[in-house]
Amino acid sequence: MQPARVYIGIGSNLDDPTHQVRRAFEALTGILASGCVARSPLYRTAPVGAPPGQPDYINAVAALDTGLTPAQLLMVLQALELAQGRTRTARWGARTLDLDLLLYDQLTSDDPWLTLPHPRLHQRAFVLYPLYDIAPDLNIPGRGRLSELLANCPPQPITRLDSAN
Ligand code: A4P
Ligand code: MG
Repeated sequence: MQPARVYIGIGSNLDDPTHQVRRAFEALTGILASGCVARSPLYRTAPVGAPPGQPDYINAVAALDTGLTPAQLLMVLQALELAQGRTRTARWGARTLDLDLLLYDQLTSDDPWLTLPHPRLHQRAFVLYPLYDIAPDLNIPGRGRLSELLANCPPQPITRLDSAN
């Protein structure tokens, strides 16, 4: 079977977020039956839709080719979040690591446990910019071309960090 091309959104705003994101890249590289094919630059981003008073986030996106099913991959991502100290308190609360499955090939799913594409990716500069860095020609099923989503995205404070991954 052909591997699937998947995109994973990485976010952290606790406990040295830059380190957390770099550690996540390494952990993603080690996922069974998968290979990391691209890492975006890191971005510093203002919290979106989050309870007030949260620190800024560091965000990035990784591309993987994987033989895992979507459900297997989501379970692995949740295990990696836990391994990096993620606790779930408030929805959209501050976190050491959030790993979102943004896209799994061109698959669509409206299951609340695993919605594909990720239901909010098209509105979020902190996802669209790093995704565009590594996959500018991408089509988001049901949403349109990534370049157009980026052009129409509401302005959100976001700064690309120059340092290497
Ligand atoms: N779930 C459904 N579909 C997916 C998917 N495609 N990928 C379910 C991952 N999970 C998916 O997620 C809640 C539930 O979503 C899970 O049980 C899973 O089965 P969670 O990670 O436990 O909680 P969460 O992240 O607080 O909620 P949610 O709704 O995923 O939030 P988001 O959309 O991830 O937003 N601002 C900035 N600047 N940067 C950020 O990274 N992140 C958030 C979180 C808010 N504001 C942010 C950022
Ligand atoms: Mg999440």
